[in-house]
Amino acid sequence: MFFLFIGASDICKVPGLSAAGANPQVVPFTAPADADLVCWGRPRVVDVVPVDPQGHPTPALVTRAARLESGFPYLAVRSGSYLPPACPFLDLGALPGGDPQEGPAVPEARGIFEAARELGGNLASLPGPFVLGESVPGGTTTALLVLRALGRPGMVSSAGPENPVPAKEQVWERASSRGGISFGGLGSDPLEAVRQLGDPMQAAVAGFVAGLPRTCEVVLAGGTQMVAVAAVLRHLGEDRPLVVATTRYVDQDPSAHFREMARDLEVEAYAAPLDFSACPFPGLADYERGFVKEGVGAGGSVWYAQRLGVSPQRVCARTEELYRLMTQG
Ligand code: AAM
Repeated sequence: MFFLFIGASDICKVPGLSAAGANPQVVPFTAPADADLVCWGRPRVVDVVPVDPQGHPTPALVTRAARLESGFPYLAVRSGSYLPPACPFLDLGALPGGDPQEGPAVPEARGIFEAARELGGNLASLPGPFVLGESVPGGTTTALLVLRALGRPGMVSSAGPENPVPAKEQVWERASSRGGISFGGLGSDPLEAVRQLGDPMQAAVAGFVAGLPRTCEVVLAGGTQMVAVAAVLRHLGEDRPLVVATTRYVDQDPSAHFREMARDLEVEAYAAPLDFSACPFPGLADYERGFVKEGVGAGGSVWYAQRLGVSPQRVCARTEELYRLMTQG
């Protein structure tokens, strides 16, 4: 089953940090609209498909295409999104994450973790794999902060071609000094790292995995954001096999260290071989130039489709078809 964990962090309100929305006013809608889009092919919580500031469409299109081609089951899990989606969802009762520069970002991190662990335990007898995606605008920054607090070197990716690394470094400076947290200072208390610096999705996905028996196959569907969740799990002592599945756009992002970080955590890395280079629509063809790259479990959805016998080429062709219908009616 494919679970999409939708969350939020007030860090997305820092100008220039997140490109997962056309402008700061609509960013709160991105995650629930993504959940709707994977469910129905269109958002209903708002009337527009999430795009970045240059108009490139959300990677939820890829996840939707993979789902249509391979038929995997899908459920949204609300883990602190600003708004509920319109599609059916499970609610962990989490609040949106605060700005870690101003105070502890996820005061109820442990409660979210426990609720999600309960949920994972209750669903453990479902046939696997468990493919767990995310949509959290600003989430690459909260991933960086948690990785740093755990003492994990390397840079996270971003939703745009120019990774705003200086802005992310500034957030680390401010948030770490606000909390009195040094690099590696919370390596033995990963849930405190999430509480201080992270976002509610991280607590939810880590808890869900912790609730699943070791025999369940788990795929963390995301780029460096899911590397941060894997780090939380490893620092909790979780030594089960883990796969982090992303797209080749994150894997090949020269500003980030996806593969190195995955290797250091002893998690298997998968990079979906998406190819929109021959796509006639600039919105998707620009994925090849580093726009959008990943999100909404896109890379993991391709992994899942492949497991079910569907080629990445078919997923790409269906994505193009969905985009054509969406833009040309
Ligand atoms: C999710 N919805 C998206 C999107 N994502 N719609 C458009 N573009 C994306 N990239 P950052 O930290 O730079 O904001 O990137 C993380 C976000 O980008 C996440 O929400 C992820 O799912 C993706």
